[in-house]
Amino acid sequence: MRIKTLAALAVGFGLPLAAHANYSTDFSGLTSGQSVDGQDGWTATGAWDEEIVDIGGDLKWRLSNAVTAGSFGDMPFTPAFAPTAGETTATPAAGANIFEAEFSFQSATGAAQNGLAITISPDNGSGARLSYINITDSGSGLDVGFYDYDSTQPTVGPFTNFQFSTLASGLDYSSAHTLRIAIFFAEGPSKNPVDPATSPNDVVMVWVDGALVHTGSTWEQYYPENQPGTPGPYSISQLLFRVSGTAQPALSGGGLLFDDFAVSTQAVADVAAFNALMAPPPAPPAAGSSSDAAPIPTMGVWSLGLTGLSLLGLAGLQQRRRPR
Ligand SMILES: [Ca+2]
Ligand SMILES: [Ca+2]
Repeated sequence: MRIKTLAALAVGFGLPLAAHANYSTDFSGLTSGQSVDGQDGWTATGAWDEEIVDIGGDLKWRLSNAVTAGSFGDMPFTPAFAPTAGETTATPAAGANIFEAEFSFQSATGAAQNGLAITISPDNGSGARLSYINITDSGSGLDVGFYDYDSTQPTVGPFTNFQFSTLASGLDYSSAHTLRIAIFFAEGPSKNPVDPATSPNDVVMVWVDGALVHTGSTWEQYYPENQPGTPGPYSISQLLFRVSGTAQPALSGGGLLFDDFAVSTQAVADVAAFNALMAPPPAPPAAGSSSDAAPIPTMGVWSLGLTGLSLLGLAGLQQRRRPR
């Protein structure tokens, strides 16, 4: 398992995420033809339609929603690591306030797959989803969707207090695409009536194929507003890949191929530092201009302690009212 437990400096969008990831994999060395469960720290204990596949010598992870369920903890998860990212009062105690993840995805068949739907969420390994991306097949390409949760805003889509956005549509079946998500966890509840000046929202940014396509917030307020018995806040280090809703048995052996994962947590002083890290790198100097180097971004040194890997028991989480 390629997990680094410490990073000396905070680093951002100007460098490939894999260069500072706590966990990264291109699936080299894993066993093809078998579930990812138990390989390289991944878990996927349910009987899902997923396996490591060898595509011309390049190992990738295939997942479809041929088999689905309403569960969480037995779905596929990337490896857990420390420090987790979240608020300082989160469970488990967070040692970082930024979570980042990126990976590639592509059609496993190169053709339309009716009913294909896979969701991806930053998660604590037990189903405390703090954001939500879905990849679906429109019949003419792959679409990427996103749910925000904000009870102070009008509902968009079928789930009360959630706001759905289409982030990309019609992505071609013949090539790999990239998804990147970054979260900054701001101390305190995200939403009103908290004064946003003193308790700013958590920030979620999503990129598809390198382009920033959404800036929103986390689901942190879902839990206290809907599940007072398990209000959070939670801290995370994993991605959940969830196959729920109506099973699509015709997709067995197909679905999506995922590859080139990088997952990172790091600590910065505040949201301004996060925004600076996530800003695109400065454009290269025009030909013929002076050779002055671009300014070096301020780097935030780790200031928070490491945490253990213990995860919450969240068996009591209710699933009502959330996107599936
Ligand atoms: Ca690979
Ligand atoms: Ca917060």
